[in-house]
Amino acid sequence: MGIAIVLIVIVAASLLFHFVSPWWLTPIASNWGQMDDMLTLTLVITGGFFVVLNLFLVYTLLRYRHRDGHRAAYQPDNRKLERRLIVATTFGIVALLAPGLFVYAEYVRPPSDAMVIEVLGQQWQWRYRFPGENGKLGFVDPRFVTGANPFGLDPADAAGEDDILVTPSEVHLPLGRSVKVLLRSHDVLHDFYVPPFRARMNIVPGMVTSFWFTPTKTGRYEVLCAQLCGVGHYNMRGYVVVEEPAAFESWLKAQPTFAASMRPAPASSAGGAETLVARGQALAQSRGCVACHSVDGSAGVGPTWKGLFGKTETLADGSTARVDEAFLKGEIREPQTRLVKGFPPVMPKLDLSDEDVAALVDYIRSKAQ
Ligand SMILES: [Cu+2]
Repeated sequence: MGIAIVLIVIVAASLLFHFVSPWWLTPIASNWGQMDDMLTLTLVITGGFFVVLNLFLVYTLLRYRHRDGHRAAYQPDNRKLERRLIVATTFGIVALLAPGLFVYAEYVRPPSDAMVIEVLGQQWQWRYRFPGENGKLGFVDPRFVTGANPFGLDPADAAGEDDILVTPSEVHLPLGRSVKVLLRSHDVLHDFYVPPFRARMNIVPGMVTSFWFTPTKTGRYEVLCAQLCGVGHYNMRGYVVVEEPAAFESWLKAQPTFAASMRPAPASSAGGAETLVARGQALAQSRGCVACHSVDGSAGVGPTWKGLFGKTETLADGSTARVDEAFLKGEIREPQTRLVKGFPPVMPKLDLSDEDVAALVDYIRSKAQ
């Protein structure tokens, strides 16, 4: 009897929680209303089974409870009942899976006039590439990947010279235009997910995955990585800004092409201290340092840069070291040689020029106070 009451309370509480909880889907901002329909369908079918099965259990607990002088009947099998259960379960599973397959088939078949954008996932940042004026993405190969060429574009392929590269973690898209998204990984499994678009796709090392969508509402939406991809995973975030086509075009024009990004940066001596710090700040953004190192003192995967310069750090081996220029340069060049106590040994070795390292150190120094 007690268990029967508990089951009824669980069913009632589940239904109540479902209807009064504030955790509903965010307003949709793309064409994929069908995703919401699939979610609703799944919820209705699994929720219906949940209620029916629990109430059936309550019924059997009461109907067949122990009574004096009453013996249970022995029934080794019941073919009719088994057949009915198999048919009912088959219908339930087909109803759960089949509609989703039709939606998925549409999800990976973009309209022919869709614009193309490439998403590059890397521990723990997002990068984007648009085809330039020729409308073609240039050839890429892992053997061309360097610090200055994170996309691995082939320098000999003329089609890639005008490719537009977006290295900060914010990308813009025009309102109402279908977008075909191609996804590549620089390292491990990631998943590009923008909840208001109801769109996501795994990014698998060694292959190009894709899907398409049409943004239907202007706004700034958060991008998440939806596959556990390492200690910085929770910080692998970015933004998609959906705006009017004219605003998008002028934003796109301001982004560098591959050819421009490969031109050597102006000599740092010409710019003075101010630009060196600015360059360090830009590098910290574009090379993903900020995914693990905060500049406002908040905790992260790595030590915060606020007040770091000049501080004395305790190392993993118990010794101490003063954080000065030489120490920081050493840490950036060979992150695994000396480890700061309390932090995991996960910092990647980046391919940076001497000027880049100097700019980063200057930026960290500027956060000393
Ligand atoms: Cu990730």
